[in-house]
Amino acid sequence: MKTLLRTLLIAAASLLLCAPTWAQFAKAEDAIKYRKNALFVMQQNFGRVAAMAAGKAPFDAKVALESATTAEFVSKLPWVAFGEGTDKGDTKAKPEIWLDKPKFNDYADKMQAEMAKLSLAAKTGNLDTIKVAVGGVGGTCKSCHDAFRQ
Ligand code: ASC
Repeated sequence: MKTLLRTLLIAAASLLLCAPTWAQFAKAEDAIKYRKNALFVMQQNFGRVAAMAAGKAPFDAKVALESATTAEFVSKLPWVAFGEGTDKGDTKAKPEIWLDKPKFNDYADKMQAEMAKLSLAAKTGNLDTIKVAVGGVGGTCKSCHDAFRQ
């Protein structure tokens, strides 16, 4: 009985240790949904500021600050959901992400750094400063999409 218990415990522990990183999500599909939704919320907030920077929407410093702050926060969220086993499904993520994780993570880090600069820029309330920072963020979105999005 003691041996059986020990065997079961070891089995449970090794299952936990060997589980894919998306184990923090119930299924791969949930991880895919999670990262897509986070990226969508981020894009909606960034896009609002980008529209102001491009003169496509009237500049509202308060809305720009709120949107940039939200985009910066949400920019931290998607990455945990790109774990092993989440490469297949309803996703435009290219398999290359999982073949070159360091490069992908580097793009993700750069984007988050530019997002932090954007929210600092938004705090100044100066549209020209915001324009420069929007350009910085946009560049990091594009380079990662070119490499890693279908
Ligand atoms: C956006 C969005 C992107 C980036 C990119 C910038 O608003 O959805 O993917 O900006 O177009 O080049």
